[in-house]
This record gives sequence, C-alpha cells and structure tokens, in this order.
Amino acid sequence: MRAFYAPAQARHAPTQELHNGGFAAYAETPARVDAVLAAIGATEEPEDRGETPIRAVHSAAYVDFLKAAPRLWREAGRQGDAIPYAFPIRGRRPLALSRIDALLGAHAFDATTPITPDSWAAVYASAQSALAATHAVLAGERAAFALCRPPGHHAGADYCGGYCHLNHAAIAAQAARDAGIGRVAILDIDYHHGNGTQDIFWERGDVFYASIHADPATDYPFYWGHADETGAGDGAGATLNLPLPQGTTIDAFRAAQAAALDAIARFAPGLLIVSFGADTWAGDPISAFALQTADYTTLARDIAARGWPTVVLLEGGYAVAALGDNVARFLAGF
Ligand code: OKP
Ligand code: ZN
Repeated sequence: MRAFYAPAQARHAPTQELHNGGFAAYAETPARVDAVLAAIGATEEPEDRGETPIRAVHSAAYVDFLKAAPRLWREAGRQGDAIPYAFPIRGRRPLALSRIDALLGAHAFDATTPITPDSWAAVYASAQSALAATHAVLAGERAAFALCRPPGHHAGADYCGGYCHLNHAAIAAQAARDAGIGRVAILDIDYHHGNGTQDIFWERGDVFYASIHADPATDYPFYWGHADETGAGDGAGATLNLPLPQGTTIDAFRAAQAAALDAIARFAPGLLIVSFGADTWAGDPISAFALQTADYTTLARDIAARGWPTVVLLEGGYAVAALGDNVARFLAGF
C-alpha cells in the first residue's frame, strides 16, 4: 500500500501536558513517527497542495491564529509552548480580542494541545500527507495510508484540542468532495470520539460520520460522542455514534464496526476515510479498551471486504513500543 509522510511532521514536540492535575510528558510524541516508520516500510513525501484545501475546512481566523500564535506568545514575554488557560464558556458574547491568552482560549476546548514555533509546519505537513493519500486513491489506488502525526480528529473548523490542530480526515473528505466524489464516509475507530470531525460535518448530508469509541460518560472528550447525537439539518441521520464501555475486546468492537459499516453501506459512499487509532490496544497508556495486535488485521479485513476505495489516516496510539506493529497489522488487512 502506498504510504505518505513528511519529515516536518516530527517537528511538533511539546515538552509537557496537563495530566490528572499535574504535568506529565507529552503523550503524542514524535517518537510515535519513528515507531510507525520502522514497521511499515517505505513512505513517500507528499506533494505540497498549499493552504487552499486546509482553508476549505478551517476558518480563516483559526488558520491565521495557528500561524501567529508562537509569535504572539513570545511578544507577550512568554517562554516555552503556548498553552491556553482561560476559555469563553457557552453564552459569552463573541469578542474580537487580540491578547494571545484570549485567542488561545477562544480557539481551543482543552489545555492539552500546545502550540510551539514548529507546530504549524508539522500540522501543515500532516495535512499534506492526508491529501496525498486521498489523491492517490482518487487516482485509482484501492487503498492508501497517511501517517498523520500530529493527529486530527479532535480539531474543529475553528478550534484545536486533544493533540489535534488541523482535522486531516475532514480535509481529506472535503478534498474528495471537491474532486467530484458525491458522498464520502468517515469511519473513526480511534479510542476517543472524533468530536472535531463530527462538528465539521454535523449539518452536512454529503459526508457520513460513524465513530466507535469509549463512552464519553467516562472518557475524553466527554461533551461529544453520545449515542443520541445523530446530526442536524441536512446532516440529520448522517452521524452515527457507537460508544462502548471500558474493557471492550475484539468481539464487541467488531460487532460495532459491522453495524457502522452497514450504516455506511446504506449511505453508499464513493470513498471511505478511516480515522485509525491504535489507542484501542490493550496496553495503551491513556486508554482502556483491550484489543490485541492481531485484532487490527481482522478489523481491516472487515473494512476492506466492503470494497470502497479507502484512505487510512493515523489518529492516536500512545504505546510507542507496540505502535509500529499495531499499525502494520492494520494495513496488512488491506
Ligand atoms: C487524542 B486521540 C490529559 C488527558 C488528555 C487527551 C486525549 C487526546 C487523544 N493528559 N487526553 O484521540 O488519540
Ligand atoms: Zn485517541
């Protein structure tokens, strides 16, 4: 399978994150990239398709903010990574503030997504990898993979969160739509709900979003991903959430995935995008499902059997020593 990755993606390297009331090492580390590269063989560098496909999903104010944040942070006299600490809760009036802290809070839903001077270059390159895999499939590949690190599915049109700054699955889906694919489906099988992807397509009937994830009653991102969230307006019925309890093993996960694939089949997409997270693995340090490495081949085969041209994008997976095998076994199923 063709696989895409750009070296700039490793440049986003925050030093720490808020974790259970203290600071811990940043789990979404560049070491994840080395682990995957060592396991999957050759990758190709993506072509540079510019900011247009990114701005087709993300607001101009948000993209401009991501690019300016490190400079504004330093101009405010700060060292280290830019991290928000104050947020405009629901109901606050929109304000055109320019203080870096106010901008950070207005464009993030959590404090675990730092912005470093190299973050833009990394997330931009990660988006280009997603676009390259998408265009490879549009050009006739049966399936292609993008090693999208930093990940994307928690980022909304104008906000970051959950280690995600740009939503690569959404950028890929929009690019496929703009290339003439009438209906695109996204299957999100990361441990965490992809709230950003859901938000972006919430009122759209042309992009189906199905997610299998840890129940947000117990797990991040808490405020999205509940089973009664099914879309609105033109997108009514085009969002499917299948939350599962902590401890879930392959049989229940596979059954949920079959239900998601059945719903996607009724939607009849011209292209499938898989947001693949290996944080469903039993040994993941921040997650609580119990999939085994061999299970990823089973899941991928079930997806491949449906026959849709498929773009696979990496989301999470934080057990670095096992990540390469888990990704390679998933790709092997195609
Ligand atoms: C990203 B992806 C505090 C917990 C913060 C954020 C989880 C982001 C997961 N350290 N948790 O969906 O794999
Ligand atoms: Zn995750």
